[in-house]
Amino acid sequence: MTIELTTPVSPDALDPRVAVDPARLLDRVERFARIGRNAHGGIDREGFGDADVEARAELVREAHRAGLDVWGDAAGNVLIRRPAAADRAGRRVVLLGSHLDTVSNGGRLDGAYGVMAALEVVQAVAEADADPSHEPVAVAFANEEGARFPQPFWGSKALTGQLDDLPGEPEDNDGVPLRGQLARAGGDLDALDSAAWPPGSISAYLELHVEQGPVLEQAGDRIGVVSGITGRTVLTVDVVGRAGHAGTTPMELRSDPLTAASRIVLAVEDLARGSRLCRVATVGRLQVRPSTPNTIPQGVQLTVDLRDGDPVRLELAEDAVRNAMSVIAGERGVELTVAVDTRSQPARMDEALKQAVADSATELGHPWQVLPSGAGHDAQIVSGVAPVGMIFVPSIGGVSHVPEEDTADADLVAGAEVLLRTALRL
Ligand code: HGY
Ligand code: MN
Ligand code: MN
Repeated sequence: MTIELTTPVSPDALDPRVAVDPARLLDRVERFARIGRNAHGGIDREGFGDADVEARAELVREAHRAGLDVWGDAAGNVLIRRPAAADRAGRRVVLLGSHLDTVSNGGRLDGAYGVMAALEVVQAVAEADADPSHEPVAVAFANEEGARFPQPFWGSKALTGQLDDLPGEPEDNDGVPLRGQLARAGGDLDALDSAAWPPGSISAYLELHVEQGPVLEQAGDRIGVVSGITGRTVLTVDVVGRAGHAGTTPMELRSDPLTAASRIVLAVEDLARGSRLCRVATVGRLQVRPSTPNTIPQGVQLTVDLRDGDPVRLELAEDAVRNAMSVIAGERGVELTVAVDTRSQPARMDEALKQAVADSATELGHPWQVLPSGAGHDAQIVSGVAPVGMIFVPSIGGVSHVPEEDTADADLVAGAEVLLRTALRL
């Protein structure tokens, strides 16, 4: 399936001097996979945690070893570019990137692969001393997942000047303040505005990412030309009841937050599975306090993750879940507080960039297809300020956010070659 050709092919697009180094790319992917790896083979590199800070430091060292310029911003993003030659000053920038942080017990490719490929593109262009129309700059966005500090897309929102009204002192789920952790990652909570790039300074953004689903693998396609990214709403819900003795408190006198939360969990599932108000709905975290076998819980905190490609459906689904929760709270005699962790709008990919990705894949002989993303990505945040394009490679078994997340080496290399060629043809 083709889209009308709109992207002019620059001479550099076919310049054989500029090439991905497959061994270097795969070695970096493997080395970074060891940072934060747990005993089960999963990666615990939650944003602004110790392993994430270490990965960020290693990326800085890697960029220095590659002879590139590297710097951090107040939000904890890491940026890499060729040493700025005077004759390139003011040249348009194509930003290439993804994120280094992971979910808890996550996979080795989600995010990190795209960062390593972006670094590879900058280094390949530098080594060839190529002269593309757009200067490639690589970025590792901070805290895309929001796995520990519940402000997902933190780094891309800061870099694009879209940080929502943040709590004065953001904290993680255990009440640890972000301020100190951000400082350890080279950031500064009081200077976040300085991380924002001037409007118009990003001519295009490209993100290479594993698909995290089964579509490409089942179709036998090697490259995904992403058409759009899902919208997403994440709520944190606190349910407070009355703690008590499990043995002496009569059932009819209880205000049990855990049984109320259990009704909420099933109501969330019903949103997508039953009434189909949104595409998917998930409760991924549920914490009981004080969590002792012979005490009726005092409180429960849970998260609600709603997704849909249509912002109106997403809004209706959020209204429906809020209504369902307040009915359950009333029936069960518990108190509710609902906080919005994030509301990210669905994003369309830029048509010309889709074409450029498709043409690059075709020229390299890789079968491709156009598909939407059910996962959220920094690209959807950057789409608020610049044209964006995304490239997928197949996920083995279609799994992600688990230790088994994997992609064939040949596909990892193919994705990076498509990223390079696409960046050069702008
Ligand atoms: O949750 C997501 O869709 C992404 O992995 N942040
Ligand atoms: Mn992810
Ligand atoms: Mn990701």
